Amino acid sequence: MKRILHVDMDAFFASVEQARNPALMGKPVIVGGKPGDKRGVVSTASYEARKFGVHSAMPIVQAVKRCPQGIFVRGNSKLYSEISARIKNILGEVSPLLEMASIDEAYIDITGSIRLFGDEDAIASHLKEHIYRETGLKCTIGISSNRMISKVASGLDKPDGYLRIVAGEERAFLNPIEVGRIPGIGPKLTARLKREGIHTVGDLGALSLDTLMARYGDTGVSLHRIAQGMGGDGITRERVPKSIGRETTFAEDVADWAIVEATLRGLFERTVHAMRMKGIEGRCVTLKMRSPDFTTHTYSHTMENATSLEPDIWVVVKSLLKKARAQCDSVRLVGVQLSRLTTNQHQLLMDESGAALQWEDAMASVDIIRERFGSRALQSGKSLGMKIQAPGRISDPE
Ligand code: TTP
Ligand code: MG
Repeated sequence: MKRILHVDMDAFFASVEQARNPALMGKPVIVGGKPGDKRGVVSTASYEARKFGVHSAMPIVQAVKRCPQGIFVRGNSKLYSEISARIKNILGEVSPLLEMASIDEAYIDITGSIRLFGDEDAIASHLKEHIYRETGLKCTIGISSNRMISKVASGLDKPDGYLRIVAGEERAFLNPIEVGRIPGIGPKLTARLKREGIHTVGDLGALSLDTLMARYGDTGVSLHRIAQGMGGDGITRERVPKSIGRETTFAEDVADWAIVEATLRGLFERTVHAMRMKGIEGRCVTLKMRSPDFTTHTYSHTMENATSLEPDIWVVVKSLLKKARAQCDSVRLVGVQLSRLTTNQHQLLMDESGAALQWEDAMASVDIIRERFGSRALQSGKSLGMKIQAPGRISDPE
């Protein structure tokens, strides 16, 4: 039987605002609009604001009435997506069988990861700590044998919670749960079920499949599955692209190899950054050069292991550049590409190579800075002489 972890960030947008502005910590923060915005709605509210009855989808006007002392912010969706990508990378360290279900929640098949970590509780506490350390955000985790039960579990234990349902206990756990808490049972169906005397999953379980189908048609089949504690355990992973890279054409042909190298360094840093944002590593490095007469040369090298670590890949790029230099006088286009990509499985945790891990941590903070301030904010000295006209790309899955 599989074990599925569901993780959902607590008051996500509001918590991001609090994490980046400590003055908002512990305060009722309401994201979505400012008082006076006639038509705005609340995206989310901090748990402090929820005490006043403020919640997602409520008109701002009403939120102001309920919580006049609230701190209202319009929000920054780009920042929330960036933090979401960071969280996805952290989650991917537990298992590549990861599915982001929304901007702030994910399902992970942890069946194969349990031995590595010791047990399920260790996975949950590792994730909670790691996410908090890297982002300052709290989350709630549910673990069980399927998606539905894990999501119900995390929903019940919010905020900053963790609930694990032992195999065999699924139905006992679900029976007292109100039907409205089950994903997929919306307000309308909940109201109808309640009218018909069905309040909890246990109430549903008392009815036969035939009865449920006679009353609710196809929905009856789903209700029966829910009552049996069945809830799906498949994980839909994002497709890993075939290759990822960046290239650029110079405004005029360049014969100065210091400029070629600096430009390549900039393209390379963007490529590696994009790889880490997507949680992928590559084995094959390709350097692409086009001469003024439009002949294109490619130089490739396959490394022993897939990596997304800058120094490891840069050594290879430099050696390819040396080869290219022996064959080309001047350059019209330069590009770098990584292929034979896999989902990030890197140096899992505390074991063997502590050094690689520290480096990865350092790289992770570089990524955050780049994401927040754009890739020009932080470039190694090597790429400051770059000469990019219009950064092109070799290929990018999006
Ligand atoms: P949720 O996970 O539903 O809510 P939440 O993270 O704010 O709070 P919690 O999980 O602790 O109950 O949604 C994630 C984010 O999606 C939320 O922070 C803001 C955004 N969102 C909206 O913009 N509008 C909405 O109606 C909802 C429900 C969420
Ligand atoms: Mg959430």
